[in-house]
Amino acid sequence: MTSLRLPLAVTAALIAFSTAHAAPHGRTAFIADYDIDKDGAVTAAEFKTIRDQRFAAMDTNKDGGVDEAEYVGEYTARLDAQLAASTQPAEKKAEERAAQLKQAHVRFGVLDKDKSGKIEAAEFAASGVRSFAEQDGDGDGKVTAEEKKKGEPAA
Ligand SMILES: [Ca+2]
Ligand SMILES: [Ca+2]
Ligand SMILES: [Ca+2]
Repeated sequence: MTSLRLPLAVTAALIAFSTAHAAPHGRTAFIADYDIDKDGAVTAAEFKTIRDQRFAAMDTNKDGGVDEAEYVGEYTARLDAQLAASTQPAEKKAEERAAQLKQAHVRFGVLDKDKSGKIEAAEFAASGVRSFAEQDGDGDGKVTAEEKKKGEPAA
């Protein structure tokens, strides 16, 4: 008897694979992360709400700043969850993990503008304002999927 199980499993795996690879990047991911009311547009207020929550979550010792261990620790948890869901071979994952963690340390150094050893709320907010402005190509205070980013050809 021919079983339908294998083809179904293969199909499911292929769907999972293509979904993982279609994982939104850039603006699509931005909207998925910050569009609280799911109306397809991220307002500056929505963006700030999520960012503030993230900052509070990262500041595990609640001293008002995010130090390198807190920053990289929060990132590592998210990265490990992503890698656990990934279908890449183990050695590829290890490579990717090392590279991404290195990047996280670099990002911390950039975010800690005054080199105080902590990302203070003001530093985090300033970086948020920059990211939002980058996404809000037409500068109307909302980020939508149709946004034309500066210098980006219309999709
Ligand atoms: Ca802290
Ligand atoms: Ca700082
Ligand atoms: Ca806009």
